[in-house]
Amino acid sequence: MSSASSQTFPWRTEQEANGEAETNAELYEHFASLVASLPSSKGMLNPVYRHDQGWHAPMDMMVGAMVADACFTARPSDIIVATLPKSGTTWIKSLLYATVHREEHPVDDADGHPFNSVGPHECIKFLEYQIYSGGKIPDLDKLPDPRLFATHVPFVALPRTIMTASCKIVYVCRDPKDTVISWWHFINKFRARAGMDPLSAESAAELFCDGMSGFGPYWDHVLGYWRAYLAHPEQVLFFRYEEMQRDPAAHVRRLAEFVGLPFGAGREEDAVVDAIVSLCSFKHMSGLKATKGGMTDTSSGALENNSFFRRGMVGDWANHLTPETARRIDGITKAKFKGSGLSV
Ligand code: PPS
Repeated sequence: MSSASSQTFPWRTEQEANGEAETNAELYEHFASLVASLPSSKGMLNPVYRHDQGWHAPMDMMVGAMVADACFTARPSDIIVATLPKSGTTWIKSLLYATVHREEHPVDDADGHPFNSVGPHECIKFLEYQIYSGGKIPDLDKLPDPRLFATHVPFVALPRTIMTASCKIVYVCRDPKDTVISWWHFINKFRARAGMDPLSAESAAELFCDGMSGFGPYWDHVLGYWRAYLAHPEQVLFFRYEEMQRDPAAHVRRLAEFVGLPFGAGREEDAVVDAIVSLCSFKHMSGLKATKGGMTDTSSGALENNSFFRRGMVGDWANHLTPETARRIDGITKAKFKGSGLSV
């Protein structure tokens, strides 16, 4: 059996390590034909399917989400990162991984940290398009506690054992205007590779407003987790990307406390928090060799780790969206969030 540390860095199931992960082609085919029977529309890159629960995703990811729901058995000690794509996933994964594993991988030894060899998406994998993908049904039982996973699915579509096992869920949301602009840049790289014309920012925003971006509509996704946070604050943590940018150290402390690994008072502990903030900063992470030259396997193929880093700033939307489109997005946000107590 492999040791705990070889499982956490980078984690691989015993089967994967031996090149013999279980597969269940029939189950995947069953869900693929189910998804193929759902209404579909044009997405930013591939067609998106509309789940009965009202959310949209490309075929592979919706199938992965269904397989995860059918096969994933949560443990109370699991910690789940939940986000919409382009909301700060890569950042929160880095912060969570560095915080949880700070004893095993001290952050003051930046040169020896796992982030030098693998990207955050290998350290904390997505259930629906890394773990349950390509026909695989991996045995996750041998992974040591706490197991860290990620997902982009809306709250209603979480594998049901996540709530019943009372796992901790860490959610991050971002201004929808910056989210759509980040999506748009990301998608256009893949459109170029597929020989497709680039999408204009306005067309991307149009699809986004219609809920046709991955795991959208944005507003339903954010509200789903916001309501879950209000109902179960001990189980769901709710962060905003913009607030994380304003005070990352306070967010690392809140994150650590939420997952049951709080930092103490005093200068030494402050220094560890600050080291985690620097280690996971856009500047440091985007310059690493594992980012510049590394890849992450997903059901959409191997993605360059550097595609998860662009500018990492608040308000870049103003450089790309017309004032009219920005007003439209703000108007939808105001109407949808009215009475919820939520603002972004
Ligand atoms: S994904 O594909 O869903 O995992 O993408 P996601 O990580 O959610 O979003 C990518 C955007 O997050 C920025 N980013 C960061 N911001 C701050 N700090 C750190 N460490 C960081 N890492 C990634 C990344 O640059 C994308 O935002 P944009 O606006 O496109 O720059």
